[in-house]
Amino acid sequence: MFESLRKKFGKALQEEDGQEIRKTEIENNIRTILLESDVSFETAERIITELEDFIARSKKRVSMTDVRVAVKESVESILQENEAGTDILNPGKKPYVILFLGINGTGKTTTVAKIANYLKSNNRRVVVAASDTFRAGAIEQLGILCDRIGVHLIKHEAGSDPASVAFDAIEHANARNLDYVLIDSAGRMQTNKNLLQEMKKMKRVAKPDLTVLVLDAMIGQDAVHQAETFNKETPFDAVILTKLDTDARGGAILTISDQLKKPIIFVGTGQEMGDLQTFDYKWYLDRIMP
Ligand SMILES: Nc1nc2c(ncn2[C@@H]2O[C@H](COP(=O)(O)OP(=O)(O)OP(=O)(O)O)[C@@H](O)[C@H]2O)c(=O)[nH]1
Ligand SMILES: [Mg+2]
Repeated sequence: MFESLRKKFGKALQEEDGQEIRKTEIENNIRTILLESDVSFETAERIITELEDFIARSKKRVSMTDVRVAVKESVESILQENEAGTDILNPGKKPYVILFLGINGTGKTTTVAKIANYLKSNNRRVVVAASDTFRAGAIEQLGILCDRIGVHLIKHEAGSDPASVAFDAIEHANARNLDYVLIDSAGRMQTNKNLLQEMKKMKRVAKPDLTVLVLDAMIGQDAVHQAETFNKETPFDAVILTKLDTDARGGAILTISDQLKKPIIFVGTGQEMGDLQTFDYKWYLDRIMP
């Protein structure tokens, strides 16, 4: 995970005994590392500008340790600015309805099951809505996962109205005083007008308390573009970033935090139900910065 950023930062920011730092060279090095690790141009420039300011402000000779501290602070402030506000385990509303969105194959269905499992293991009562009615296989896939974790699934036939599945799940939760309704949805391309209409209807009917965009870390900077397009049609509140276990570059988290201005609430770190972590920016920072 994040090998690229970690190794390159480690090498570039090594203290050289007593040597004067070469400002331009260091800035260029850091910029290259960031860009090679999937950090967007804008985010990289923000970090470089903050470093330049720090060096300009500095009264004494700047050491490599100072540079490292300055870059780390800059990265930390980006992550901190968009820290999650809601505590998912104590949202203060019942049932708390969460809708999961995203393009094809980002990990929505797996993540819905992982979150259901996480909530259940924290003694919360959950129902899942199989609102990806677009593919018959999706209902079956979610059914298998829900059986495995012991969570009830509300499903209709393939091809039926996704919003009505969500509606039924919410009724089910109300009748039984359940804590959460988790709604899976069909993977959609931003260009598919029908699916976008369907999603708008879903939002009207289910009135989710939290809409989560599921993004695949492997697509790196493209995630920002994807998310911006989504946000125009179906605004979302937070991001879950999946497949971090396969993300060697590591910059996607930084770019998403800086450019989307939405909190990352969970990260997926594998294919198993337990491979989910609440996102803690300090955990990430410790992994990418020496
Ligand atoms: N390595 C890894 N694989 C993951 C992770 N999350 C999901 N996957 C895998 O990604 C693939 C797609 O996951 P799904 O949950 O079916 O994705 P989806 O977004 O529901 O896909 P559609 O319904 O087709 O849009 C599956 O093989 C999952 O096991 C993760 O955090 N790490
Ligand atoms: Mg799915």
